[in-house]
Amino acid sequence: MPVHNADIAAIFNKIADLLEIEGANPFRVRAYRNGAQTVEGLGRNVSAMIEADEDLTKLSGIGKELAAKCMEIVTTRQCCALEKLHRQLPPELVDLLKITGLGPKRVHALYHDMGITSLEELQKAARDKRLRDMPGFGEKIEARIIGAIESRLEKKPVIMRAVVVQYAESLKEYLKNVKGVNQVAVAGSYRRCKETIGDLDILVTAGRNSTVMDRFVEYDEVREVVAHGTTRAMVILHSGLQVDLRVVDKDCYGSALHYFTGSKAHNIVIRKLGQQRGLKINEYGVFQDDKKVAGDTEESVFQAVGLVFIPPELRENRGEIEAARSGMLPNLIKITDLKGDLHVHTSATDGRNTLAEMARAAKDRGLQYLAITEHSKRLTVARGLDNSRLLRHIEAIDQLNAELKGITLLKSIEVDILEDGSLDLPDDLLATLDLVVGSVHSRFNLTQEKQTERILRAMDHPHFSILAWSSKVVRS
Ligand code: DGT
Ligand code: CA
Ligand code: CA
Repeated sequence: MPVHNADIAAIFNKIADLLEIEGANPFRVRAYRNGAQTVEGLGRNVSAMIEADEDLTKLSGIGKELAAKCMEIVTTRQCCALEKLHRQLPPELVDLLKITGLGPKRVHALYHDMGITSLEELQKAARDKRLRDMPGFGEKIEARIIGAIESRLEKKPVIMRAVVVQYAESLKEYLKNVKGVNQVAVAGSYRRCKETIGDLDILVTAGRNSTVMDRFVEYDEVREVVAHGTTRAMVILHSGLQVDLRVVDKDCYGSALHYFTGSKAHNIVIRKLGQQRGLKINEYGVFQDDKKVAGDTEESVFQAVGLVFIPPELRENRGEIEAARSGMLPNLIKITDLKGDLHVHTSATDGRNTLAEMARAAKDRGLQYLAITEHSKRLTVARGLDNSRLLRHIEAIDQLNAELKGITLLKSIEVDILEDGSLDLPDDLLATLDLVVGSVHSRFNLTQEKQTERILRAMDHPHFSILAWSSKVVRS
């Protein structure tokens, strides 16, 4: 099984976290973060590139050292540098960094001065009022830490879909190749194409003598086997992702697929609709007086309750059942329906490719328009554009528009929304743009009211077109 890009990125990020806690040179930390970002966003598999003997140092953000580390990870599945750090610092320390208000310096102090190595220990110390007297902490921070740990421990961790895809698709391929296996489907929130995934639910149909259960728990990437029965097994992968596997008979594949695709809320309504018609619906089929009347396909399950097939993406009990009943199901957007992209960066700020490369790539993908939304000057880490650089960028866009056929570059900016809700560039300059995207990159810790006021004020600006939503804002 090849090593996934997400695995390499996770190792680089862990190294960066630990180095940061150790107080290492910030440039070294940044090098690992950049490397992680490059690998994460790469369209191709690093393992495959190494196999094809490609030069990884050609990738931006990957120098000789990181290229060697990629090679090491891909060939040995390990990274000496990370192991060395683990011998110096407990690996769980990186979890502390995820607590709002705890930066590397504070985590360093917690470990070196208090011997705290895990969230549980931190929680205990905070509850025992032992943090408030540490330099740089205080009662307020102690209280904030208690709150942040509670909400973190309560929340079920989720993983971004883009990361889960790599694990899901390889595992699916692996299972497909097991002797006796017929169908393999990844159900659950994954099939519903949710942005974040709690765990994977895999459904398999297989002949009676198939060894699929044993082969599943033997999979290379399994870290822990939680359950291992004849029709159901549960494992945790090295990446921390939990995977449930169920084997069902061919003739109840549709019912099982429908049941395990969910969502739970959708399932409950479908089951109720069945009850109204005197039908019992579960993962084994649709039954009338203990006689099976449907369930070999998902279509047959929907048909049994008088509905047309509802695409998995819509199954959240948010009106899809009523829509299916009245023939009002929407047509889902496909990749080929996309006509343009309204948010890209180029190497002028923190993008990887040049303006011309981005324009050509967009055209090759069949897009008709592309908005160039560089950062504005306030975002210095991204080398945001000031007035004169933006003017020059606009000229470059005009020039490229004159050369290119079949695609239009829109002049835009991802302008910082400042703390008071004003925008980071002068009105007359914003007025010359085709559209203005506004974004919050600072002061994430304002109160909900202040943050809302700030954003509303920005949206009221006459030249404001689109609000860019960063996950950081949502979190706070
Ligand atoms: P996740 O894993 O949190 O991202 O979300 P799901 O939707 O994959 O949820 P999960 O893995 O707990 O369960 C998979 C599916 O199994 C779920 O979408 C619907 C079905 N299911 C689970 N529990 C129940 C239940 O109590 N009742 C019904 N009707 N269906 C359930
Ligand atoms: Ca799931
Ligand atoms: Ca599950």
